[in-house]
Amino acid sequence: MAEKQSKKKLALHWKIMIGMALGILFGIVMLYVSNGPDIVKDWIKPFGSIFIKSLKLIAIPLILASLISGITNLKDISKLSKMGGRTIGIYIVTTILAVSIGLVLVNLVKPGNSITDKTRTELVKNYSGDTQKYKDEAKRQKDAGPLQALEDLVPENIFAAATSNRNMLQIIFFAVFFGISLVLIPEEKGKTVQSFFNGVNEVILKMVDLIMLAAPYGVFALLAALVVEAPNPDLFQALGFYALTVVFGLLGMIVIYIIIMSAYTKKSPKFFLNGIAPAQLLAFSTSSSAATLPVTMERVTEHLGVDEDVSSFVLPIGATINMDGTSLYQAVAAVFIAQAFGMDLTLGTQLGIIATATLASIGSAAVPGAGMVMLVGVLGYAGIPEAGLALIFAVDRPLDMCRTVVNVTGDATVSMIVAKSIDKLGEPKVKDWDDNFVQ
Ligand code: DAS
Repeated sequence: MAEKQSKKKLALHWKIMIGMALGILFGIVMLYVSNGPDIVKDWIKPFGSIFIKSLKLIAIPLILASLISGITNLKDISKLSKMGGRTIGIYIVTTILAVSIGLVLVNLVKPGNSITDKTRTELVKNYSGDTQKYKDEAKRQKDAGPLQALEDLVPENIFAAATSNRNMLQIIFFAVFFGISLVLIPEEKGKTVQSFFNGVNEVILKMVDLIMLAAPYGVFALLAALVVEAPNPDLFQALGFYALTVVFGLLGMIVIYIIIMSAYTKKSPKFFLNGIAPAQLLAFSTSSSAATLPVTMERVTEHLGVDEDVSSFVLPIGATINMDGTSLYQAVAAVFIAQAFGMDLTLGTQLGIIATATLASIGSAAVPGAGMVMLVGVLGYAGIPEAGLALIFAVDRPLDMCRTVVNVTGDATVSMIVAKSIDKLGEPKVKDWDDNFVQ
């Protein structure tokens, strides 16, 4: 049998990186072509939207199928409650850690002091119209009772809940409830339903693979559109320190994740980053944990050795309630705005920001810009002028891309820790170095 010539194929994340680089280059070139921005908006951007929509299309079916099949495969409900408590507990700890790091950094760097009156006046004038929707959200949050988030957890109609990714927690609630009930009925009655959901899960994961073939082209379109639609460059100068503070804090979180993961699971940083890189790059390009979730699940299960019973439970919950990047960003943004308006926040108020930003990030939906909307609650709590949102509006998208990477990386880290703690962290099904040189 002739030795099959093994063709060297570029790994997925390198292809996505090339797609991103070419997208940025193409966007810059089109800025200098007459009518170039309109050509990108009309003929390139739609392919980026199609790509994101196709991933979000399968997010809800994937969560339903993988959670239900994950729980039924667990069989032993006591493991579920142990895993659930452990998962939520670690999520809350990492979020509080992220907010605290954000607060320390923004008080050390004091980026808000670099804002000139001229820049502030111009930004608030340009964007004041957009703060209206944040005002509405702030009012809704203020009117909401202390247990509103708990009440919102239970959907009154699962089909209505399935119409939007914003209702991810409601889908999770239904899937967990359904899965537990399926385990509690006699085996012979439930096995058909169980094999159905196992089958649907396999199909959806295959759909993820197929959609990911389009990833390099999708991110090319997304980033080309982002470049031509960016606000004029001199705005970034005024906000540079703020953005660097957020990015530096986010990088710190990634380092902390790797240290904790490596110390506890004994897996190497290279192994972890190689495994999670495509999901991180997709999170960066789409700014959406929901859109990235299918890929995060596939990478954590196939390439990081986390048992599917764990990943199908920990990741969908993490995608909605564990947004460490978002919570760090909200703490920095709130204090930055206060600084820019010359407001001195007391230590008490800043400690209150820790609680508010933690809750705001739990409530943030896993979609682009959600962190900015929920920032309203943090500003409202601390009495910081909402017009300040206009100060940071210009750079929200690039920061959303970065914080979504941290959100996804945090979820993957916790899934490995939870898996290790219940002895469900094995060898990966696919070794990444083979991935680079797939036959
Ligand atoms: N874009 C959100 C996410 O998908 C995070 C955010 O908006 O802060 O994780």
